[in-house]
Amino acid sequence: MRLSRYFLPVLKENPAEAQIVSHRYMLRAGMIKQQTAGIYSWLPLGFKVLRKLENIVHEEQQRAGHIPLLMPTLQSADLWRESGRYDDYGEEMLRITDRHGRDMLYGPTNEEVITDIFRAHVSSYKDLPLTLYHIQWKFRDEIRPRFGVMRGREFFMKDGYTFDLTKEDALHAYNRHLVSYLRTYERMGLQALPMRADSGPIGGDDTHEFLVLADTGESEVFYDNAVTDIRLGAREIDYDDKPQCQSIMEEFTALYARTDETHDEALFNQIPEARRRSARGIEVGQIFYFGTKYSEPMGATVQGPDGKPVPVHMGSHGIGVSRLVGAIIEASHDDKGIIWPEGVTPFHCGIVNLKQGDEDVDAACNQIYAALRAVGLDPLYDDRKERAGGKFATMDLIGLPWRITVGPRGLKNGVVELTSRRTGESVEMSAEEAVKKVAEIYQPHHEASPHWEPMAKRSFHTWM
Ligand code: 5CA
Repeated sequence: MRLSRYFLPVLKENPAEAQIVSHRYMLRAGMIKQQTAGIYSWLPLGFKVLRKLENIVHEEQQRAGHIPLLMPTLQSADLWRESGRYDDYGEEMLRITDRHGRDMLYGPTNEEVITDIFRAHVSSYKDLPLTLYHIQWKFRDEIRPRFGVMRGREFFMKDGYTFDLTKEDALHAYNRHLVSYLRTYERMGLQALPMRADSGPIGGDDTHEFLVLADTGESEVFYDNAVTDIRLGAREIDYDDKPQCQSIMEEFTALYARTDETHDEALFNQIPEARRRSARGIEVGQIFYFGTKYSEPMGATVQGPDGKPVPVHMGSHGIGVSRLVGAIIEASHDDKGIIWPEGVTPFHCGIVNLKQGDEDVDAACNQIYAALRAVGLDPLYDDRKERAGGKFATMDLIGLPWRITVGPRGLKNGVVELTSRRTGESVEMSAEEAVKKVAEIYQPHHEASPHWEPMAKRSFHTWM
């Protein structure tokens, strides 16, 4: 993309309404525009990041054997009357009446709809296990929408639903989700700690939230600092291997880590004092096992091996995809702007032309631009007639991890500059070397981005 032809409405001033850094930078970098309280348009740069996250979630879900589908945003109130949640859900549910006077709602979550799909089409235990998921807009009429996309009213969520014959199988589905979520967040350049939590209106006793530690987080959390040393890394995972998923779940959840709703002071105090932490966190996902809470009242039964009908054991598993855009910025920024991890950056590399209109510099920039695209990368070329300072400020604000700067003086010596946004370090090298270096950085299994896969090799490229 050439910046002169793009739509990147950056703001020079700090927007007064933004209280936290991610909200401020998302507005300033032209990623989002608020349309009304808690409801946002995703402008091109923000939309690109949202799509990248969505893509990673799809890839990791499908790697775990989960099947995508798409359910509607509007749902019939009757389904929620069957489960008993229509009256229970309260004022967070946006209720709508259609022209025939029928009660509808904008889905805050989809347990009822998926259970309805299941009971219509599945009748035998032989069709289990089954995990269906979608990534779809949700609406919760939050009393205090705030912090931009972090607590929106309309937000983008991955929600997956598991159907199993036994509790034991359902707990494997739970563990499988836990592992696939850890992988998902690590690919996004984030550490999200699973913590024992409260299940709220979804129900059930087994539930973990995934928290990204950040001072601006809305959740209060208590944990043993040793949990922050555990990484999934590039280990091979067989999602059908029950003992392996179980042992990873245990590895990540054995140490004390809880949100305030389930915090237990006595247990907490058993941790060596030097490792006790209380902090704030951003909840970027939650997994639930709730057994037959929906299958029983809604009649989602299968014929068991003995021919008798049994209600299926269910769980639901969510990732806050739009919230993650803000969470990543909270975890990765400096006072100049965003610093995108390689796995989620909207463009792989910026190109800054220091003397637009100079024949040699223009030609060199065009060559670099074409060469990066030829290796499957997506560069953003600042080809505007602007002063260098303004171009650097824009690049720093929008946070592309790598920048190639091309100017007349360097070119005379046969060099351009490759700069890391994270360290600020610049190295001079030939244009060819710079392109090669950037291409290497985005190669799969490079240490800077262990799980990143180049676009051309993506197996699920249709999602982009
Ligand atoms: N049905 C279950 C699992 S799919 C469910 O709805 N879980 S949830 O309530 O925990 O939501 C899943 C994730 O959505 C949360 O972990 C959070 O990251 C995100 N989320 C929830 N409410 C909001 C909101 N108002 N704005 C942005 N993201 C939200």
